[in-house]
Amino acid sequence: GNDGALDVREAKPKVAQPPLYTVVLLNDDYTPMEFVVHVLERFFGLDRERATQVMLHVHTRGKGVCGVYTREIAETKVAQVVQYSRENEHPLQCDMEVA
Ligand code: TYC
Repeated sequence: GNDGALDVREAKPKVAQPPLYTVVLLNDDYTPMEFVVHVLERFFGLDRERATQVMLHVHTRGKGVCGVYTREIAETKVAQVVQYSRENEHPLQCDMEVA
C-alpha cells in the first residue's frame, strides 16, 4: 500500500471465470450404440474413435462426459441432443452438471 493510491506492483489480475458445466449422456436399454456415437460426433465434435470410447463408457458405467462448456452452450447442447433423439424416436437422456 502506498496511501491508497493505485499500485500496479500489488495489482493482481482478477478475471472472473464463468461457471462451467459438464454435459453428460445417460445410459438406457434402447438407444442404438451407433446413434449415440453419431450424436457424440455431430454435437460434441468427437472423432469416431473417441465417440466410441465415450459411448462404451456410458454403456458400461451408466453415465459419461460429452464435454465441458459455459452455461448457455451447455444448455444448447442438451436441448439439441434431446430434440434430435426424440425426432429419431430414441429415449437417450442428456443432462448438465456444475463442473
Ligand atoms: N445401452 C445401449 C444399448 O445397449 C447403448 C447406449 C449407450 C445407450 C450409451 C445410451 O447414452 C447411451 N443399445
